[in-house]
Amino acid sequence: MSKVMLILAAGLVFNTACSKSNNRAVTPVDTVPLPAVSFTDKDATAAFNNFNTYFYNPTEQLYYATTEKNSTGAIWTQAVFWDMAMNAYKRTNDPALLQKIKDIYQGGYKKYDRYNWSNKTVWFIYDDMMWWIISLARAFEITKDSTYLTTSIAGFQHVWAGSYDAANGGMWWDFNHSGKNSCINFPTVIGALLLYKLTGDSAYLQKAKDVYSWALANLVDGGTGRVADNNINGKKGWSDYTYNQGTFIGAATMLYKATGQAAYLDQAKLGVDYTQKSMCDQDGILPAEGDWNEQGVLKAIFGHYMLMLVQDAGQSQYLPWMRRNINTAWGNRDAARGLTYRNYKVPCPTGTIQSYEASSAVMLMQVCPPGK
Ligand code: 7K2
Repeated sequence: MSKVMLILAAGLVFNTACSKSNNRAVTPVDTVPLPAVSFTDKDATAAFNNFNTYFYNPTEQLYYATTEKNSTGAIWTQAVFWDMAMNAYKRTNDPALLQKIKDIYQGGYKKYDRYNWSNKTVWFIYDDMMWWIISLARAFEITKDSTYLTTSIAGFQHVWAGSYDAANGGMWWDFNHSGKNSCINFPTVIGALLLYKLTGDSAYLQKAKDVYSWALANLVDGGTGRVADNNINGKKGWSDYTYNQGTFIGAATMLYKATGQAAYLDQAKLGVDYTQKSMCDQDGILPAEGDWNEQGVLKAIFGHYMLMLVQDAGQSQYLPWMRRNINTAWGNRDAARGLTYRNYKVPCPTGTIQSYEASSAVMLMQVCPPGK
């Protein structure tokens, strides 16, 4: 038996013995044998560094799509990777990462027509813009460089003018106004609340409340916390994605923080309930999601907002669950490259993989504190 197998087997025996002797009622998530690894702060730094080694293009100052390093990653995922760098900086206070935050801004500036929001070749749907608007606001919060705030505000105004449905509520996803998707509606609430926090302008809070209440009624199952992917002609489109659960949780958490109203916190927790009960496996492991539409990045977004709920709203009961996901993914990393995979339950492939599918466990490790 290999060393790894021995450790795994020992962990299994130990945990079975523990749960038997405790003889307590446990949730399914609690009964799973602990994985063989228990990630540390050092691992979180290594994971971030490895991700950068295999996916960052220092010339372009943006991330590649795959380990082949022959094309730049999709526009919206760059904003998520930028968030990851900001989270890594917040965790470590490493000045090199502060520089990286500035570098990625420059990368986007060069690649995306100086953040010209009116360029319809660079930007072709509203949600791509909103991911950047959120990240630009966060970058201002961290760096205090007002250019980032000005750019974020201009982007928000642009999206609001083109996407908000003043007659019926909610945000259109595309320029043709064919549907109202979760991936624009909840991020708009988040963007508005960040700008409210950073500018003090209560018009942003009002916008956030308006869009959120429309989205709660038209994109969420209020009984279960399930988030529909879209609403087309008044009909909810039920496809489950972790990022939609995540931005619903984030929007609700931020509204709870901004208003103090407990109903928002309850809604955030309901969003978690659905994710745990209906989207995870019996061990609480998050879904692999697809290799198309950059879906590997969806759990990075989920993790970011999940830990916002934990940290900003004091919901530490979710930490063991998050750590189990991280430990499963990190335990299955590609040993040679130290890269993680979108399916946490299988060994990370050793060949070509996408930055998207390698990103989510890395993001989780930047935001989730390791267990003691
Ligand atoms: O149908 C839309 C969206 O509602 C759905 O969640 C995803 C599922 O597919 C398309 S849009 C694909 C991406 C485009 N860029 C920004 C992202 O928010 C979006 O997922 O894959």
